[in-house]
Formats: sequence, C-alpha cells, structure tokens
Amino acid sequence: MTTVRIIGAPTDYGANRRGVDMGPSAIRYAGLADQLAGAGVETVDAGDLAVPRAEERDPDAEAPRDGKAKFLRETADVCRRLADKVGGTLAEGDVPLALGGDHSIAIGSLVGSARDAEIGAVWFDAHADLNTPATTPSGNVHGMPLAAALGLGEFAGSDWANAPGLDPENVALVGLRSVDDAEVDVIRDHGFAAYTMSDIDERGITDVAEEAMAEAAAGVDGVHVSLDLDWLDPKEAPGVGTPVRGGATYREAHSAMEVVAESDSVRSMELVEVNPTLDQHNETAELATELAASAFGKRVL
Ligand code: 4U7
Ligand code: MN
Ligand code: MN
Ligand code: MN
Repeated sequence: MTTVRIIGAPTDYGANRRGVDMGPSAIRYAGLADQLAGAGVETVDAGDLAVPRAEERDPDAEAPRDGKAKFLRETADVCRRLADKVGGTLAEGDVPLALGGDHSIAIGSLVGSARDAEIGAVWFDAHADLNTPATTPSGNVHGMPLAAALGLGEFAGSDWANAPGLDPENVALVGLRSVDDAEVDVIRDHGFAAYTMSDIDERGITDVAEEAMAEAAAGVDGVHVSLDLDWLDPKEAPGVGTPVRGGATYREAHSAMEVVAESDSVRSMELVEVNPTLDQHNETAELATELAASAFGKRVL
C-alpha cells in the first residue's frame, strides 16, 4: 500500500496576492486525508515547514545582479528545507505530497524529487512558470519555478535551484493560456512538450494527458506532478491569485488526474496556489483534495 506523506509549505513569498500561505490549512481542512483514504492510500502528515511572515522580511534583501526576484533569499531557504523533506520521504519509501503555498515551492519539490533519481515533470497550469529574474514582468518567483529547477538563466549556477536529475526532454506543460513572450522563446528553444487549452479543445483531455505523461516518464525513474489550481477555469477554482479564463473544467481536471494515476509513474506531487482569502466556501481547496485523490487512484467503481 502506498503511503503518502503530506508536507505543508505555507509560503506567499513568490506571489503578489497575500493569503496563499493559508493554502495548507485550507486543503487539510477540506478533507485531504479522508479523500486520500478513499483512494486507498495511507497518509502521514509531516506538518508544515516553518515559514517566517513576509512582513518581517525585506523582499529585496537578495536582489539578483540581473533583473528582479522578490524574497529570493527566503524562497531559497524554504526550498532547501522542502527538498530535504521530499528527498527524505522518497528515501524512506513514501510518496511526498507538498501543499503550497505559492508555486515557488516547486523548486524545492523538484530538487528533492530529483536528488537521487532522474525525473520528469508534468506541469498542470495556465502559466508556463519559465521566467527568470531577467525576464520576469512581475518579480514574483511563482512565475519562475520551472526555469529555476531546470537551471535556466541566472539559476544555472545555483546551489539550491537547478535539479540535475530533471532534463527539458522530460518536461510537459498542460493547459497553457497565459504565456509571456520570453517564455514562448524558452519553450521553442528547449523543445518542451507544451499543450495549450486549444490542444485540449481539439484533442480532448485524455489524449493530451496521456501524451504528456508519456513524454515526462520516458526513460526516467518517475514523474513529479505539479498541480497549480489556476489550471482550472476560475469558475471551478476561484480561490487563486492569478486566475485566467478558459481553463480546464471540473471533468477535464478529474480525467487528467485519472490518467496520471493510470500512468503508474507518479513519484511526487504538489498542490499549489490555493488562496483561501479569494476562495468561496473553501471550494478550491476541496477541489484540490478531490483531484489529489483521483491522481492517487480514486475511482467510483
Ligand atoms: B503561477 C506571470 F507575468 N507570468 O511571471 C509572472 F503573467 O505559479 C504570471 O503559474 C505567473 O500562478 C503566474 O508574473 C505564476 C505574469
Ligand atoms: Mn498558474
Ligand atoms: Mn535525462
Ligand atoms: Mn504556476
């Protein structure tokens, strides 16, 4: 029986919209453990990483030489500790499920998951998260985690980002509909498997998700599944800081997570960007728990 170890990372350093740091509480309160029990997996809750309040920190304390990245020092500190937890969980034979927090925590998840392995990554997100401090329009690190984990740009020489066990040929982005110009260039240059919402419209979610999982899993030890709740349409998931219309429906999201489960290649997962201060009756957090259960194999029959 699979044991899923829940690791909360209550950060908001990487996002402009304060409140995303309450995500781990909201997701637990929405019934994550019960949902996962319904999927037939055991859960252990490792609690939350200690994350200092943003108010007591200086966002510009570690300004990169080139460009901007707010709270980079704090983000590095959290991601180092998350990477240790994720790596340690895998070393003990359990499956890590990280709860954000904003999407910058994915740097820690990916580095930890790739510590002693070659991994792929599937990115369910409206955004590509491929900015760097030089290209970011916002300075928010939640728009950079995939670039950071791949060691792109200023992250190349980093001792805390840059996961050596993750290569661009094993990265698949699913559900894109808000991509910055610099990110378009990165996607083209590196030849990522990248699926827009139009691809999903044309081909159907099952086909797209199957291909994405296959691309990510080819020749590696396992796949990290990163689920940014803004992948879904804001009608289904209003509790996110950077909503973009035209996202995945409730059924498409479940179908995709069922494909994830069927691939039998999930090594680690994260649920990010749930912001309870923007949510309605915790429904985005509830949806996150349901989708996690589907990804870990929950079925009706
Ligand atoms: B999320 C953005 F400019 N690309 O970099 C940026 F549009 O983790 C948005 O996917 C990033 O929610 C969104 O700030 C980050 C912007
Ligand atoms: Mn996003
Ligand atoms: Mn490789
Ligand atoms: Mn994201």
